[in-house]
Amino acid sequence: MVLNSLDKMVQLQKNTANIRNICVLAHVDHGKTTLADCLISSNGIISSRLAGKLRYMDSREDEQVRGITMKSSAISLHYTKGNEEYLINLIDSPGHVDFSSEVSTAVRICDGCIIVVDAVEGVCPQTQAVLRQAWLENIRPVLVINKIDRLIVELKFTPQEAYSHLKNILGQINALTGTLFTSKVLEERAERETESQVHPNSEQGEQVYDWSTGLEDTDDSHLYFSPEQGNVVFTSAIDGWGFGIEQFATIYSQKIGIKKEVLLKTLWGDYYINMKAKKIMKVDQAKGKKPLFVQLILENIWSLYDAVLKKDKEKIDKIVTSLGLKIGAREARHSDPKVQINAICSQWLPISHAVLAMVCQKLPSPLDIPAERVEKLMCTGSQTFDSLPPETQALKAAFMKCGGEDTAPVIIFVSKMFAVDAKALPQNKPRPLTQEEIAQRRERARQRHAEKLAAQGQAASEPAQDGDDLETSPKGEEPRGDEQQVESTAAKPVPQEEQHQESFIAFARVFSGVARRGKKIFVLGPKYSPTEFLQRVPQGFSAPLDDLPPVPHMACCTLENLYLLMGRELEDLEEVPPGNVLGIGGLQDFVLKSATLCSLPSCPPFIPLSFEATPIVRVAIEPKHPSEMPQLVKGMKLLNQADPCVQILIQETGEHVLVTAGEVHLQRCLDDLKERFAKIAISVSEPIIPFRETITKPPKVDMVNEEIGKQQKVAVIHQTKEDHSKIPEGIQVDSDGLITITTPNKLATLSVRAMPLPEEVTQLLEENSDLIRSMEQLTSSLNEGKNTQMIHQKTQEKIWEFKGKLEQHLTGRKWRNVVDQIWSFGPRKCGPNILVNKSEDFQSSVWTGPDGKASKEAGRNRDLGNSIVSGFQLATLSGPMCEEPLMGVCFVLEKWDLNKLEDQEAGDKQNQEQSNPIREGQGEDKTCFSRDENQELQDGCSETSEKRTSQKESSLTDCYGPFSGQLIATMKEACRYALQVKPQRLMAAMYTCDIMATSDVLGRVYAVLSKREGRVLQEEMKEGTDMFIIKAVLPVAESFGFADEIRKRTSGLASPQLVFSHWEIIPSDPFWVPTTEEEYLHFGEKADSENQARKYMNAVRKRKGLYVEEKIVEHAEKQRTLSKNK
Ligand SMILES: Nc1nc2c(ncn2[C@@H]2O[C@H](COP(=O)(O)OP(=O)(O)OP(=O)(O)O)[C@@H](O)[C@H]2O)c(=O)[nH]1
Ligand SMILES: [Mg+2]
Repeated sequence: MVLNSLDKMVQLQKNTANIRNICVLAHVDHGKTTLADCLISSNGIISSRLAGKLRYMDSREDEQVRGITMKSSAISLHYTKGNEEYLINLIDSPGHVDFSSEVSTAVRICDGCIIVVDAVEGVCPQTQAVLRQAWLENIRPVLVINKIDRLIVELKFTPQEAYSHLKNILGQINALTGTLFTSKVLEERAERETESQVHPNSEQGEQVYDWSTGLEDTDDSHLYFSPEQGNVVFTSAIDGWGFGIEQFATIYSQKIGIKKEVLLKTLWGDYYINMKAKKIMKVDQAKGKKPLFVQLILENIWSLYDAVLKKDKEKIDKIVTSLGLKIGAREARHSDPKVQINAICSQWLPISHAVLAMVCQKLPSPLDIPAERVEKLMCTGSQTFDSLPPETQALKAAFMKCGGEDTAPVIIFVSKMFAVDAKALPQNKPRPLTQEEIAQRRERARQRHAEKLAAQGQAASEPAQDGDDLETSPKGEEPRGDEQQVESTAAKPVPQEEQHQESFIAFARVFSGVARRGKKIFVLGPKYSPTEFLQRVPQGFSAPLDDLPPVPHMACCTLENLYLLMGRELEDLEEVPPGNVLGIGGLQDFVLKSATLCSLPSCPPFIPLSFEATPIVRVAIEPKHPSEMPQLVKGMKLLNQADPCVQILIQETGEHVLVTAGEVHLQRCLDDLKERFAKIAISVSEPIIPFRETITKPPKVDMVNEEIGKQQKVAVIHQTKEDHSKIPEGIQVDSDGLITITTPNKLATLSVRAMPLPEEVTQLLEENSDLIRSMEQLTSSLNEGKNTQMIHQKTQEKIWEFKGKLEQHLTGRKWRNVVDQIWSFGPRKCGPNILVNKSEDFQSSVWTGPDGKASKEAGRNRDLGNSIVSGFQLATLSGPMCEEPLMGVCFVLEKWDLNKLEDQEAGDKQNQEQSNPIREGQGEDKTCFSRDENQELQDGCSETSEKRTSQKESSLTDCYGPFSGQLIATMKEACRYALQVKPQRLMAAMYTCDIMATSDVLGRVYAVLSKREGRVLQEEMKEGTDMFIIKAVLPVAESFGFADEIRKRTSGLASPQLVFSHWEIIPSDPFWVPTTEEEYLHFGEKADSENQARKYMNAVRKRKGLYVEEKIVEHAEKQRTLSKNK
């Protein structure tokens, strides 16, 4: 029975002060969905008996099968507390790391969150992650410590032990909050300091550096979790009970006559009660007094569990009567103790009451949105709130007011798009028929039946055709009785086309104004800038929205359908008042993944969602039947829209590649693609494991771990020679690895050297790739002569800071002045490799930007320079080992010799002057030729023109193609050879992996880890339990099937969480072959069993269709020995 009608919900939506938008966040399997079930059952949407078993919010089949949540979904609940009625928009989120992007989408549209922690497992890696996300998004948390029953039943703790354990968990989570808070305060202070440096007049004073300032004067007590603050409840979602201190304070204040306020302060903490004196005193451990929490609360619960588990009927009855509960006969007699406990406890301490009362009391309504959060949401990129245009700043008031009057601007944020079957939409659902309609239909069916009977009678007597009859009952089908007929026609026939269609609904929240059906609204993309709009469109522009002049990243759409999100169901709404979570239909063509909708163009787009997981697992997908390619392409597009984290790429090879956050995510995406979006059979490649290529310093020890000393020098020299033998003739290599190479037309010579970058520098480059990209954009827009993009003060500061850090790490003779000479980053102009320009002819670096007063000579050099940079970009995009991108390599262009080119040009010029003395000194580039040609043709002197053009072309476009192209190719070659003369290494992507396991399966976990080349970093025992937490790193290449294997080997007692962490050099040399006698002895002749790097490299080469050096037939002559008798 559903207790709340739609009308009730609509009414509740209007009372903004009593709305709570909350999400449930936790580590995987800590009981979020079970808790949500309990809360939903309090609204009668599901039966209380099924709560915890149904997992109503896990509506997908795979979610039910696997037992984990894979998406966030919302449901609206009604809760009455005293005289107040509340609307709670509850969002259940997944805890599995692969789906952490879904958590981001949920957190953005909430004002508060419930952090669930398993009482046995305590604070886990994802608990930290979600707490951080909540913190970053500025939403307030409350804590639910769940699965208390496990402390009683599984760990068999005494109440006193349980109390200490719970105190411990609270300590852990508060320590986490403390760290977040401290870092935030320090960050803010740092920001204030930089500001005061920028505006030195505004604040001058303290000269002494006091790192604790700010921490002391900021009150943080409200941030921490503590039962006496009322922001912690203890629950067992599976058994349907939960309590906060307040409930017991109310009970005992009546029972023992101590004031509720006193109890509220003392029920948690080291206080005990002197029953005789009715006094509460501090616990004195020596006297063996128990804290109130143990004595008054836990012991009661423990004795109830004890009675039920021991089937002590008498005691149970006593407890039930003393609590004044009524237990149904069926439950009382049930043989399963769980059912009895559930029946008793859910009446005594209903979980929904404990949790929802805390939510209503402690979490803010949409009206209390912090100003800080609003400013943060409105400031994309490196903007500050003050730098926004005044019209935009004015919107802050609308956010804070969250008003629903007609003048209020409508601001909606869409945090994700999700797909539902078009049939499930309210407008497509069969509407229940009214009594009259049913009667009418029944009458019609009866008539038809009668007619048919009559016709049959006729047909039997005279076999005549009757067209009419055939029409009413096609193919002579017998009507199967009135009722059935009515049913089959009642369902509104959905057109064939629509039947299998997926419809996209936006998962959104109204931040201000009323969202009305049919309203026209702007859709603002992430790159939209209100400043640009205000510049383009005259003030007071009042034409209809459709007629606006085009502004980039902005579109106009109509709110077509508005829905109330009710878990698996959607309900149609006419309008949605501010502060509510809602679904919006009809945005499919306007919004890809997330967007800001606003009725005013002065609104900025919200800052992008922050995702914790990096998509790393990639597979190539193709249809089983090549003719179905268009369906696949369409399906992948839809999948991309329906998932916040997935990436879809078409590689240069033409492969369609799907990039996902992990194995579980991949499986879900593939299922969706097959069954919902593409609906075709697909074949999926093995996961494409990304590698990086790099170089290292020459090794000091050889493979048998012997120092490379004098006696083995011969071997090393032999090996280097072999390396050099890969280099074709005509390219000079000096002993230090400097490659000197000439362009095919022999006009220019380049000298390039490759050096490994220090690890910290590579990391720095990776971290700052966004900054590098914006530097690059700025340079290119300046190059094009557009000076529109003013560089922001903060960005400039960041650039200098970045440069300073680079200088810090690049010290020593080898790196002298290198930072100033950085010419480009690569690949894609923002990667972790550097091109350094040491040639004296042409100076250009990323820091100075283009030379403003570029002379003609510099201009020409710049064009050639661009070719060199392009060559570097190509070289870094795919390395010589297996065409994977490079990482951590510095290429130094030592010399750049263009003398011959200049000589030839000078010669050409002379020739040209002789043949055409009037025109001289035209530019060199090709566009000039054609311009000349045209003019000549106009002049009618076609003869001379031909001559001249051919001369020109011979100078720069010879049989080797255009000179710029030659330069690109030569530079690329030079980089590749420069790499090949150095010790090359592969880099593998690494996961960090957190595994929680009991001590008895620890050995097996280690076995699996070491088999897969994992490395344990840390092992810790969880206090008070026999659980171990293992932190390890594992190559992504070895991770497929890892989670399953661990689960199988440990019978499900341990399950790992894998998150991409970093790139790591594989120490072995993929090209290594044994050279010394010891090595032959140690590794054998082939030495391929040991060389993991070579295996990886060859696998990638094979996949890419590159040449692999492998012997297919090893010992052909042995074939003969197969038949024994010869
Ligand atoms: N003993 C005990 N088990 C519980 C309790 N709450 C949930 N569980 C069990 O814990 C398991 C996980 O519960 P879920 O509710 O699916 O956990 P979740 O946090 O939603 O998991 P994800 O959505 O995958 O992150 C299920 O087997 C539940 O039956 C509890 O209070 N006590
Ligand atoms: Mg769940």
